[in-house]
Amino acid sequence: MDTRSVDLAVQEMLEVAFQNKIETAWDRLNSQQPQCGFGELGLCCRNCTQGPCRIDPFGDGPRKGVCGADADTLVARNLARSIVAGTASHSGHSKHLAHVLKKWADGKAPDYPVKDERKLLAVAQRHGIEVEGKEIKTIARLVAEVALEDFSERETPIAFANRTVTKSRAELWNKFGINPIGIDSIIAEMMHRTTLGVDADANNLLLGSIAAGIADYAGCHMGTDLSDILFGTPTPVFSEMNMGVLDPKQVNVALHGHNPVLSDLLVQVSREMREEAKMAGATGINLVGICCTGSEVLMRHGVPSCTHSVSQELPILTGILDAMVVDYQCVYPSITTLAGCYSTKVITTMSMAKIPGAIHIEIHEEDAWEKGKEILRLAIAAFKERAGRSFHVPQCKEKVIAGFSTEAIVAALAKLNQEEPLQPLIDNIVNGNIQGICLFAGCNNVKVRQDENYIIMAKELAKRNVLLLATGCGAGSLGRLGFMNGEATKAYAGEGMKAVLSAIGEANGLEGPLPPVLHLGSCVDNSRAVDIAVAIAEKLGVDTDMLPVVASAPEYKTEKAFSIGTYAVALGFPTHLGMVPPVVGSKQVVKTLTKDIRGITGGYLIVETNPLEAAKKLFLAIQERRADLGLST
Ligand code: NFS
Repeated sequence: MDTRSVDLAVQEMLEVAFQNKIETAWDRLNSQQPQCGFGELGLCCRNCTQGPCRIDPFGDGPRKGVCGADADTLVARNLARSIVAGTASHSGHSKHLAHVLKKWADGKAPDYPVKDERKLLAVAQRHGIEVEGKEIKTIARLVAEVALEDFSERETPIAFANRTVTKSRAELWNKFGINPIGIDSIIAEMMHRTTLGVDADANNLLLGSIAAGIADYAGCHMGTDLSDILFGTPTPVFSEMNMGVLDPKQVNVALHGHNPVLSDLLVQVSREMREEAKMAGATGINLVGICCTGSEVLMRHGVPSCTHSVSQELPILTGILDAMVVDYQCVYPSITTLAGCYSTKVITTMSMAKIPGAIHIEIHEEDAWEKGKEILRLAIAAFKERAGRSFHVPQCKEKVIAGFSTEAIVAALAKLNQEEPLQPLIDNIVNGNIQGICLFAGCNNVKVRQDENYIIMAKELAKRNVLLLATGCGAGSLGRLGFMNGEATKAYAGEGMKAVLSAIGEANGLEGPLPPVLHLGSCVDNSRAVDIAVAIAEKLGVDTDMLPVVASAPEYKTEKAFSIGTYAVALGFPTHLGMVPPVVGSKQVVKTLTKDIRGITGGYLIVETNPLEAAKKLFLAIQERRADLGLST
């Protein structure tokens, strides 16, 4: 058994890497062994130059850093900084989108027109913007301004967080003083609080971190809303996933990173460039996705996803990837080294995210289309360069249905009940056909066998009639391994859920049931899962912490995953982590996050590295909530 990945394409390409002596993330993990035990426990501090300080977890060595900070302070401060970094990343992504929308409204970004006016109006109305008689450009500008105002400090809480949750949730955040008044302001405040000699109280630091998590939620929601406005709200779409989507006869271009500002544009530009590709001897331009931006273009255009997260280096080894075009986040700098062995061009596009060895073509909204053509021309040239060279493409791919925005889910349900679209879902949760909902979010992590936790948990929960939602690389795992088509429902879903998904599939003219795992999009699109939960909660007249809804990040790795997990807890969801976070050095922090926090937000962390046990624990949490709601268990 290959202990590195469940994915057969990844296994095959790792063998190619081995044969060719090419180093991958798995090799680099090995050469990092043994990794620092203090770091793993959260017990080292580099926040001032009297350090680095380390605290002995066994109590024989130092109990305090030079400044006197103890294990609880260190662990809480380190965790806080991770969460804040995640918040900065998601909200940086959404701030970028807000600027694009504003630039279009101001006539400076002609290639970025509003695609979904309906969504624009819906978001405008949510924020109390009067739309009657106003031009689309004016409304777009006003929405962009509301978004941009959410970043700086003011007297009212963040609009994109507070106006998208239940009223009681927003009140609860106010009551406990964890409702931030600006996305950038809480990021700055937490950086301030975690520097030497400011906040030393672990629980106070954790409450501040929850506030940063709520700001992250706002950033994610804004990211989803503005992407839908600019590029269209996804609707169900058929496509494929895994490395078998690469085609030797076409110019293969991987879109990697996060923001659809780049990837969506390239999808549009590629249509115009098809003839040029043909003149170079290719049958066409084959765009494929990697990581979250791959999910963005899969959701909106059906662009197949190639691979995700830890296996992002491997498509280069096929020898037929002509270009990898990246923006920011989760892009391993190693890709240029690997690309150096092949004809692949790595192209960076953002001034804030350069990689040594890459070709840098900076995309600005003002002349994005022309720059997009320049990028694709490089890919076409690389295609010519590889003519006659050997290649190796694993013949693995799975059929997927993606595109499940909240709007698309509601529309699918409306086919069963036009007036009250949520009612069929609620009825089936009440009668137990669907026991609850689990959101799978987060990455792959090279420390666990790729995809294994997702697969084991998804099988176990689907069997127990838990409806599964997925985003980001979690959605990638489940898609690549065949959990996102109607066949998977027949294979894995319990009887109750099978009946419900079949009824929805039929009513919508699909030739089978809906998949047991609904692909909601990229990581910012975790906000779509929150929207679904909030809609159900409002319909039932309860808050989100009463719902049989849980979240799981079975193989997370990034700081962004910490911030998402934090807002899941802030919204009241039992939230599973399949990797032990670096907090075990503080009993107090562990207790607060897994138990005490429940008394405040209703949510809490479940840390369980065994996926089967994790699924059982999540199911138990669902059962507990069903019992509290008076539903059958
Ligand atoms: Ni999410 Fe997306 Fe993937 Fe993890 Fe990275 S791509 S924002 S952080 S690795 S799921």
